[in-house]
Amino acid sequence: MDKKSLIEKAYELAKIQYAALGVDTDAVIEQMNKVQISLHCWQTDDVGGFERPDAELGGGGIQVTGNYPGKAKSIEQMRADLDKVLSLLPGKQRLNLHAIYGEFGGEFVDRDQIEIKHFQGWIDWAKERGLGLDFNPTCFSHPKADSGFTLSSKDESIRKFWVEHVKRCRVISAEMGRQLGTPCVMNTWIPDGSKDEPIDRNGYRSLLKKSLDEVYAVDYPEEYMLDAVESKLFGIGAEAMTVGSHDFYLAYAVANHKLICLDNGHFHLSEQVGDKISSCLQFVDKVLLHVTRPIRWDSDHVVTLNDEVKMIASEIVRNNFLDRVKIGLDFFDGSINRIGAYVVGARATQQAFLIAMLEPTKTMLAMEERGQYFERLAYLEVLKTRAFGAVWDYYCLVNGVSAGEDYVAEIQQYEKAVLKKR
Ligand code: RNT
Ligand code: ZN
Repeated sequence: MDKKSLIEKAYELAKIQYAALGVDTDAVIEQMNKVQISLHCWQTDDVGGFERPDAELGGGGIQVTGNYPGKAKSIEQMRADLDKVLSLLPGKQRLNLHAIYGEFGGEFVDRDQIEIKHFQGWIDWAKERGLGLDFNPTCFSHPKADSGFTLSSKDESIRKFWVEHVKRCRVISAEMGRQLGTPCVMNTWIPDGSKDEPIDRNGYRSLLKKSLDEVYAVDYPEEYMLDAVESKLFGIGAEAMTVGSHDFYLAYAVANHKLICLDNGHFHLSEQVGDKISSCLQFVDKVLLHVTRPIRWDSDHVVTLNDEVKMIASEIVRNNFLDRVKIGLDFFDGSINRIGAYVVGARATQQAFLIAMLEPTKTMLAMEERGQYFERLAYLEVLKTRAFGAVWDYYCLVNGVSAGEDYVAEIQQYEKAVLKKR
């Protein structure tokens, strides 16, 4: 049997099985159009950026390990990689840029000097592809971040420098959203923290609040841009105190109508980001996700289809939160084929949403409300064994992208033809 017929046949059977549970798989495939993943451009080049020819991730308490060949070394290479990734993902995605990925034309443009013109090429590129853009100030990999403090720095000239950078990033974000007709989510994460026990936790936090108030003094229309703040537990070299802790940013977001960014690598390992979504959304309008896979610490491994990601997706789908949760990826692995890493992680995230949609939620909620807890547990277990892979393959087929393991060969081919020659 040819591959296409096999996928169709398997889907027909899966459709009958799911229908028996009360799930309409055709409607689910339609509903998947609502899941847009913001692809983090930095997986293609290990968070290097294009400020200088050999720019590398430095400091900030985050780390990329591995030097697998084929890393994108120019905007052209990065764009080629992104096109390849997009061609292997069903549905429509977004692209998430960091400020260090501007087109600086061979000149050094410091962070407090960046302008819209440095990103116009990206806006045009995104427009041609019908993609939305998201954005991030880059408050690391810079001499003025070496002290470990940026927006919360006690050195006024350094603090002002970063305030100016983030302000400019908002101007750029609003313009991206305006030109593309879809709001640009600008996420601010800073590495600020202290390796050892500080005396003045409060001083740094009040400086961060002051800086954010300065940064957000100008209002931009929500159709153009949305501001998000990303909390963290600790970073390498900043183990004792993180200025932008979860308490700090959640409170800031609630008080100032900002989005809270939940990165699932930024909490104690036994905490569940899936459990935080319905709490945050009682008090903030929208949440941004950084989906990642922490192993023992915030290691930013490639996302896989694990329980953590499934719970995140299921909380969003069960509560109809897709309009209120922006989904971004945040992992970087330089030890394997980077395009392969990218596609594995993005597809795993999409699959978690597909699985969540293939649940007869109403039926199971009724069981719960009747106190039928054995029945609820049994359904959760039965669902784990249903043929969601057949639905996934069919979803890929109707979207014209490789199903099953076929994308592996496509990436190997790209490696041979493109990546190996870099
Ligand atoms: C760092 C944060 C942050 C970065 C990116 C590159 O711990 O997760 O989101 O990973 O901005
Ligand atoms: Zn993150």
